[in-house]
Amino acid sequence: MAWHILGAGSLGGLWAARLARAGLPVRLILRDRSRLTSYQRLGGLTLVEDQHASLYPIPAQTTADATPIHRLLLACKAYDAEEAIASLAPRLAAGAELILLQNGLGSQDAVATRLPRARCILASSTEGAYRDGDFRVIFAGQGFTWLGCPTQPAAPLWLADLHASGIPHQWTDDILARLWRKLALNCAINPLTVLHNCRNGGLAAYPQEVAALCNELSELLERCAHPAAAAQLRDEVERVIQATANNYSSMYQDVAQGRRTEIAYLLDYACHAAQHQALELPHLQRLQQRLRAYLAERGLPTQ
Ligand code: NAD
Ligand code: KPL
Repeated sequence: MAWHILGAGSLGGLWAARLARAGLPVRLILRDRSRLTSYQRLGGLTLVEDQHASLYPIPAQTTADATPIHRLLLACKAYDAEEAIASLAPRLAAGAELILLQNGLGSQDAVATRLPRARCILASSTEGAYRDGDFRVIFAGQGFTWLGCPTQPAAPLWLADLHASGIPHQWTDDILARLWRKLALNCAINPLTVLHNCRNGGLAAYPQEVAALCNELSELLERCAHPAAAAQLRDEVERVIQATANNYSSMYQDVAQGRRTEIAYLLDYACHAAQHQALELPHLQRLQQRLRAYLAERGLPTQ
C-alpha cells in the first residue's frame, strides 16, 4: 500500500526519502501544478545526510489527483493542517489512516473532527531537518518519533515499514502525554529564546524565569490529567537547554526568517487550557502577551 505524503518540506521529505530508499511505494502530494512542474524539473527530492546529497525520484502528484488514499502522512505545519486535509478529504478511502506529524496540540483535533471516519494517528518527533532549497532537505539531528492513537490503541502493521526504513520510532499507549510533554518543553524554551534573542543555551542566564514557567506548566499538565508529563519537567527543560545550548529553537528560527510561528498550537493552546481549567498562570499568560507583542512589532501573525 502506497505512502502518500502531503508536505514535501523538512520532515515530509525526510520520511519520504527514507521510505522510498527502503523500496516502499511513496507518492508526494504537492500543492498545485506549478509546484509539481518545479519538482519534476529538479528530477526529485534531495536528502542531505552527513554532507552527502542523494536524489530520490519519488513520484509526485497534486492534491487534485484522483487516486484514492489509504495511508497519508500529513507533514505540513500545524496551521496548514486543517485546510490541507480539507483539500484531500474526497480522496480518502474508507478506513484510511492518517499520521499527523504536527508539533503542539490543537491541529490534530481539528483534523480528526473533519474526518470522523478516518483513523488519526498522532506523532511527536524530535528528529531535526530543514530545507536549504526547493525540494532539498538537510537531515540536521537524529531523534525519535512516538506514535499512538488515543481512540484505537492497537499498533498498526505498517510500523514494520518504519523499521525497514530506519525511522527510529515507538508505538505508545499514551501519545497525548508525549505531545503535552513536548508542548511544555517548547513553551518553556522557545518563546524565551525569541524574547531574549538567544540560542537555547542563553536561557541559562534566566534561571528564575525558566523555573517559574516550568512550575506553572507542571501545574497545568497535572490539572489536565497528565501527571506523567509533569514529572521532573524543570529538570528536563534544564537538560534540553544544556544539551542543545548551541542551537536556535525552531520558533527563534521562524521569527528570524520572518515566517509564521506555531504559537497558536503551543503557548496559546496552553493558556487556553489553563483558562478552561480556571487556573491562574500569570507567568505563562505574561509570556503569551510579550510574545504576541514581539511578533506584532515585526509584522508576523500573532496566532
Ligand atoms: P516545512 O515548512 O518544512 O514543510 C511543510 C510543507 O508542507 C511545506 O513544503 C509546505 O509547502 C507544505 N504544505 C502546506 N500546506 C500544504 C498543502 N495544502 N498542500 C501541499 N503541501 C502543503 O515544515 P516542517 O519543518 O517539516 O514541519 C512540519 C511539522 O513538523 C510542524 O508542525 C513542525 O513543528 C513539526 N516538526 C518539525 C521538525 C523539523 O525539524 N523540521 C521537528 C519536529 C517537529
Ligand atoms: O523542540 C525544540 C524546538 O526548538 O522546537 C527544542 C530543541 C526542544 C527547544 O524547545
